[in-house]
Amino acid sequence: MKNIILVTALAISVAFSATAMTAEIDTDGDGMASLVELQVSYPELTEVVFQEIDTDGDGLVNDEEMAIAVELGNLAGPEIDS
Ligand SMILES: [Ca+2]
Ligand SMILES: [Ca+2]
Repeated sequence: MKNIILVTALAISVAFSATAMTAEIDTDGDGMASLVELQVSYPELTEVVFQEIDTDGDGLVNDEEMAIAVELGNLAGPEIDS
């Protein structure tokens, strides 16, 4: 069931991919966001959430994973739907 959400998010991420990864987050400029880099912008980000965002499990968040995370609300900021 989660796959359906991911597929939908993937499709959406195509539209978002150009803007998801910012130079502010990717401070070392390798095109990927590490946990440490993300925690600069998202201090409340936990390793558990990071691992959810890092869907391919390579330890880094790429542009696509970033877009999905934003779309799913994992990196959406202070607004939380309850
Ligand atoms: Ca980086
Ligand atoms: Ca990854």
